[in-house]
Amino acid sequence: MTAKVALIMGSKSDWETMRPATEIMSELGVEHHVEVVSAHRTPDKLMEFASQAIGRGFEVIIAGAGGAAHLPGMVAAKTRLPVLGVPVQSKALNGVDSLLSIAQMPKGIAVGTLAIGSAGAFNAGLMACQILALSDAELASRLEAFRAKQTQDVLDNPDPRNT
Ligand code: RP5
Repeated sequence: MTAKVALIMGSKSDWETMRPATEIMSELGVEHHVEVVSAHRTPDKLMEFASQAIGRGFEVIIAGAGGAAHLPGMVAAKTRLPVLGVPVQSKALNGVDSLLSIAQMPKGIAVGTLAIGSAGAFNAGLMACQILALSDAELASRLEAFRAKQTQDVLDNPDPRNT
C-alpha cells in the first residue's frame, strides 16, 4: 500500500515532538511517509518535494517546524494538497514564534494550524485520518471506534484520584 500521508519536519530535532502523529496514524492503519525537509537548509528539496507530492500519491501533508517556521506555508504554496502545520516548541519563545509563523498565513494559501507541540502533532495525525476517512469507510469505522473508546475510558473512571 502506498503512503497517503507525508509527514515532514524541519529537523531531526523535531522528531520527538512529531512522533505522536505517526503513532495515531499507525493505530488507525494509515500508511505514512516520514522525512526531514528543511525550508532554510534544503530549500531546493522542499520545492521538489512539494511539487511532486500529488504525483507520489500523497493526499495530506503534515509539516512540523519550529522558530521562524516557514515549512508548512512554503509547502502549501507549491501544492494544492491540504497541509496541516504543527508548531514545534522552540527554546527561545516556547513555540509561540512557531505558532504565529504557521497560523498567520496571508490570504490565498491555506495551512491548517494545530496546537504547539506533541498534542498538535497527535491531532495532525488524527485530522489526516479524518480527511482520508471521507473516502474510506473502513477507516471511518476505526475512527468511530477510537473516539467511542476514548469516551468510554473517561466515563468508566471518573474519579480524578484514580489513574
Ligand atoms: C527548524 O528549526 C526546525 O523545524 C526546528 O524546529 C528548528 C531547530 O532546528 P535544529 O537547529 O535543531 O536543527 O527548522
